[in-house]
Amino acid sequence: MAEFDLIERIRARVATRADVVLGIGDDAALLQVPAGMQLVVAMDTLNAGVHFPEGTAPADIGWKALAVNLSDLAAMGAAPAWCTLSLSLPQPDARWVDAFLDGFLALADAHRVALIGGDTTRGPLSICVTAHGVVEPGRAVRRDGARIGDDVWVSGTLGDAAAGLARWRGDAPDVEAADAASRAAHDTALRMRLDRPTPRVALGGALAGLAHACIDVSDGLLADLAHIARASGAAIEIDVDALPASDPLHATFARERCRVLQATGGDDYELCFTAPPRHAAEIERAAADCAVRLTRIGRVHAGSGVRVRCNDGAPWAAPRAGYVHFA
Ligand code: TPS
Repeated sequence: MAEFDLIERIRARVATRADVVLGIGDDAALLQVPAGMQLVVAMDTLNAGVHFPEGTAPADIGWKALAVNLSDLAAMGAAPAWCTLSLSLPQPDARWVDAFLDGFLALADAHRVALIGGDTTRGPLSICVTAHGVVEPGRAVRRDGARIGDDVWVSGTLGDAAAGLARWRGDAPDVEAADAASRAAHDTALRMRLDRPTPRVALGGALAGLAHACIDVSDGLLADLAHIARASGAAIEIDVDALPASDPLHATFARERCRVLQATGGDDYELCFTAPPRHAAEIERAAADCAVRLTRIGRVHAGSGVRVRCNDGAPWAAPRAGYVHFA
């Protein structure tokens, strides 16, 4: 299959939107940005063996490639609208591309995001997506807005994706399962969090106007909190025992391993944000409307850096802050 057949295969399946004046097929796309809105742009690459295990199902790769980008837009409080896709494939495999699109377009359609263009080339399996969204001027939630006295919140649960990756790598579970079927169910649930992260799009939009600073947790909670602390010129203190955990995580690894996975594992694609305590009730209402769990995990203080304590007040020493490329 040649490049143009591949592009036609993609074009035939994409949904459009009224604000796409010209989509896939010309030298560039033409978009009508809603009057008075700011354009928000994010880009993320996924490489085989680096961002997902070799052998990951193509539909899962498609979902994740878009999900990590929608997560970046959500962290800015933006509403997603359009995306582009650059696909590098070792072989022009139509079955692989169809399955990839099953995952990619399922998420795109769920958020009414139009695929408006891209590129296909031969090379090692690599997927680069750019996502575009819009936000009202002045309402984007940046990393540099945290203020002293803010609560620190996180959505969902942490550590599941990293635990799924650890199990795939062959790490033995610490906790005994009732039987083989429950072990398999826990492993599947953790692996789903690695392969099919849920971008918190609705929550991100609801936080614009309520949160002072926000980031999505991709590298690991402590590494990503350090970005907020540095950009905001403040210190952040969190309680490692307050971090939200799923049942499958607790059913797999013992307490200390769970703490490390939750605080440093990464690939969570949850939103971590700071907000003044007076907004707490409204934030909890917004989370309930989006059916997303929220947990208060710490506070912003004067100073610099990220401090971690256990619930008895003792300091907790993290072995690392998070994932580092080229480490
Ligand atoms: C096979 N991992 C890779 S990149 C990254 C994390 C946590 C941070 C986000 O990436 N090995 C395999 N699959 C994985 N998912 C990981 C390691 C973990 P970026 O900073 O590029 O957005």
